[in-house]
Amino acid sequence: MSQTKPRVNLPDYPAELQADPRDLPYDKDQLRRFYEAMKLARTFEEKLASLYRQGKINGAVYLGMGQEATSVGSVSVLKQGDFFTTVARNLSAYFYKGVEPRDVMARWMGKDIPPSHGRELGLFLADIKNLGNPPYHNGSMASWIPSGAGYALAFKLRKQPNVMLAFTGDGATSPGDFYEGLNFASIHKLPLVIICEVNQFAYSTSLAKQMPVENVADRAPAFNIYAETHFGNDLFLVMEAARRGIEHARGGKGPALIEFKTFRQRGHGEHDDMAYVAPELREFWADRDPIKMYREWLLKRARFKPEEIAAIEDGIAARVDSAIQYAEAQPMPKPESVTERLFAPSPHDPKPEDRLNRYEPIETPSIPGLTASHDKSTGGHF
Ligand SMILES: Cc1ncc(C[n+]2csc(CCOP(=O)(O)OP(=O)(O)O)c2C)c(N)n1
Ligand SMILES: [Mg+2]
Repeated sequence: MSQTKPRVNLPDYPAELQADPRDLPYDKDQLRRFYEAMKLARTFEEKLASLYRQGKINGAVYLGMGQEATSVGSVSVLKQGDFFTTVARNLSAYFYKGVEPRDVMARWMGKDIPPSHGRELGLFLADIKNLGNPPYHNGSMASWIPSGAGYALAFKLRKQPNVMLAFTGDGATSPGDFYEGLNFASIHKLPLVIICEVNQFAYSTSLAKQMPVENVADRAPAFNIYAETHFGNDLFLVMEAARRGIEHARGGKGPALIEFKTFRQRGHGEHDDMAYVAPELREFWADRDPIKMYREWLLKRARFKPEEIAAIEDGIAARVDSAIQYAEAQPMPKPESVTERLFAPSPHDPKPEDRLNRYEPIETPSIPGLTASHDKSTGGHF
């Protein structure tokens, strides 16, 4: 340990999980499922980082390492029909919900597979047809708050008992969209749950340089909404807090803002060496790595045997290797298809032949209105 005085103020978060397994409603299979999702994402992202360095990924790579407990804990308490969406750092949440690593890897490699056919990175993973994940935002920071409010409004108008869970970053709480979206959601008491992952940086900008308040939740009174702040690397703390926020929103009481303090263990993207992050901060959060803490808890408190954990980890490594093999074997999109799939078909397209639906039909859309333009009889449009 360095003897030098830390240059950063370090909060007083414990380096171990507090929960007593006897108080939890989870059996061993369920505890294993949490571990598998978090560890699968970590292993996948380590490999993805190395593929990026080998030049096998076109474009930038953004990872969620260090934020696995906030992701898995939050979505694990969602119910059937609820939606969640990511900005970039919630791969473990998708794996928890059953997304296949091989499909994500093929998307990262830009391969010609549905639904994006090489038009998008493996970041957003929108796929209503197969995954029930809605397309959500345009990448402009905080645009997902008003669009999340829109989905929540749709739930309310349809009298569906569901919530929209929107992951967001700390930096994305500063642009104006954050305020407009939450203001609207609060006025209309919409079932919108914001899970804010305060990972200490927005690109290279530290919290103090972009927020005049200490906590994101300190902003909640401006919208008169429910808010909580917690340590985000303790899986069970995350679940409890997320559950309270979700049930608040589901109960018709309006939006909830649940803030989790966590750490982005990598740079903003893999092109960023995070040289601006103080070594003390890295060490502090390395001791509080969510997967490391949960693994120790499984061994010490939940009576998992070391060989059980080793078998899970071996299975995960094999799954990621086969995901890479699968992705590498898929074709790239054909050059002549470059102008296809850029715009949704519209009944207002000038030429009748352009009005044809060349997309896979969505038989049972979660939100039928999203596909209204495919229904020529009504003439609906986006
Ligand atoms: C309006 C707008 N400005 C700038 C950007 C570029 N940008 C993308 S992500 C990001 C930082 C996001 O930080 P944060 O919300 O904390 O999320 P994190 O990356 O830490 O998960 C910035 C500045 C953008 N996408 N949109
Ligand atoms: Mg951030």
